[in-house]
Amino acid sequence: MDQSILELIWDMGYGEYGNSFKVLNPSGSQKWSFTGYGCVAGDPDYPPCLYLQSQAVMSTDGILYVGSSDGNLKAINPDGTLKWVSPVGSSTPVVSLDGTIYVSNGDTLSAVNPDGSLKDAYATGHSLNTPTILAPDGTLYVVSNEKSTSRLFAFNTYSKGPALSSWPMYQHDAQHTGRLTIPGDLNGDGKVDCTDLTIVKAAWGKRAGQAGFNPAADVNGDKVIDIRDLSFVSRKLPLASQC
Ligand SMILES: [Ca+2]
Ligand SMILES: [Ca+2]
Repeated sequence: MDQSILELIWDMGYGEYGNSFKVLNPSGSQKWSFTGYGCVAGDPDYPPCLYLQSQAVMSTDGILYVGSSDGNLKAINPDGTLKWVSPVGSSTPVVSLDGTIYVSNGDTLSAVNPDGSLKDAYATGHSLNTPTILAPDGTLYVVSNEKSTSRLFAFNTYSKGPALSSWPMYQHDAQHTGRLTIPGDLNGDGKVDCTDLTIVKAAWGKRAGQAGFNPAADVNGDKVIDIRDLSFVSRKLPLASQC
């Protein structure tokens, strides 16, 4: 898996329809284009053109999830091949740290396993089809898009926050900052190196609330700085790094 390439996930913009899905190299050249979208030449109406209908989001292991105009959620492998298709909806999903994908469709919020099977579903009785947002504490938020009175729904989940990827949900994070982050880059200097590893070591063993706890070093958000954080940053180091 070429994770470094997929850090540059293309933000297509919610509601801005497109008929191709491209992933670019850091130089701007095209890495691959997903061929599951578009129209039949000369006959754009039959069969119907298939277009992207959501922002794409990315799991910790580089799987891309994007909604398409036929109401399906598509999972695309890091090499651009189709992984699975699930009829759970085409709104912008969110992918969590444990790999569960949440997506709204009609009045229903669905939780989907990483293999595409349905994990759980909840019918709100209100029209959704809006981006699903997952806060770091695992609370899931979705807004109904009714004309008269929109409602905000909050759900408890077993997920421990969003995936540790550069783009796990609509507008990147619960604050909608839209900032592209490089997983493992704790000091925000645009690269993962020994300095980032040092940041984890400096807060080693500290828990939230204790002196010396550094939220930036708690990459998995479990409120303790431990081997999970260290191994995550270590895996993101360039090959042959010696720290
Ligand atoms: Ca860094
Ligand atoms: Ca941690």
